[in-house]
Amino acid sequence: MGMIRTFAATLAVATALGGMATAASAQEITLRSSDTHPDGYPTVEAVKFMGEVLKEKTGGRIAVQVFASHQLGEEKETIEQTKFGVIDLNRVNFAPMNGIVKATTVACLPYIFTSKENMRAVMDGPIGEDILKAFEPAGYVGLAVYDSGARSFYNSKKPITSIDDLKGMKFRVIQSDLFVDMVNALGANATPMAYGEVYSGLQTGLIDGAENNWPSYESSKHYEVAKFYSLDQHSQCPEVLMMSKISWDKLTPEDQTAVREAAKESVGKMRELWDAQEAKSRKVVEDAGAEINEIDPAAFIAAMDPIYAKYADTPELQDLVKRIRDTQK
Ligand code: GTR
Repeated sequence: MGMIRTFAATLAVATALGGMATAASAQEITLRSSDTHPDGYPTVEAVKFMGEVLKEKTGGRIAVQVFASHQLGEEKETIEQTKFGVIDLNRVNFAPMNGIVKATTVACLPYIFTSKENMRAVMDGPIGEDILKAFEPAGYVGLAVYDSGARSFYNSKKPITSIDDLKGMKFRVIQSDLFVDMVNALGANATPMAYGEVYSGLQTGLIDGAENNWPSYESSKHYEVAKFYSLDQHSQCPEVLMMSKISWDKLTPEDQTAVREAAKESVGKMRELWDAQEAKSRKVVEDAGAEINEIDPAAFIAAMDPIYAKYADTPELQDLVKRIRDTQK
């Protein structure tokens, strides 16, 4: 029996129960999962797929219910609620976790990965595992890393063809100090802001632009109010599927294994969906009149030295950077 309640009621009960809805009969556990993206977006569909796998593995005892379209709140708030076990599962970007799980910072550093394949290989291997393990002391269990493509600038004013074009422009950045400093280092003015506020920020001129990947640029409809998309590809900061440690600790070791395996199995599915979505989204925005331009990233890369110095500032983080670089030799 799945437990579907209104948000307010769930909050109250979930707080009392520590988040996980439990019942005695056939379907015993429903894990509530948050995502800022709408139904149909690859991250949302991948977590639904994970839920199907988990159901199968547990003979229908454990289900996942995905609350899409930031129904449970903007990313920062849901990250807090996940820590307290009010939300069981959460699919967020690495960036808003940068201040909470330092190791995530490394994967968001500008131009750290040389390609999508490089990012995937690193995340599938021991480096990815070490980053996921680092979630645990912070109160989360890192289950899987998902693709997020490459983030690039878009704005309502003009194509960005060189660093000089960024001077004085105001860009919303994802909520991470690393991104604030990165964009400021490029000569623009960075404003961290919740994702859900960006469309109106662009519309009213509060900000000139933002930065994101193809599927987000499209599904958020930001292309309607910021038609210049300039492919500097400054970060390939990936997505994470994580679980509240409080919710995790309530599962038996067998069920924990099932959750981990189901999450891992969803990664392949996510990648398939992602590749298809990137192409689809590109077509949608181009058909709608977005103006796309490529950029030679050399000058952007050169401007990033202070960011590496500031954010890869411990021997552990420097070691992770070196291990990633070693995969590129
Ligand atoms: C997207 C990411 C979201 C959210 C968003 C943002 O690429 O998938 O989880 O972090 O960016 O810019 O806030």
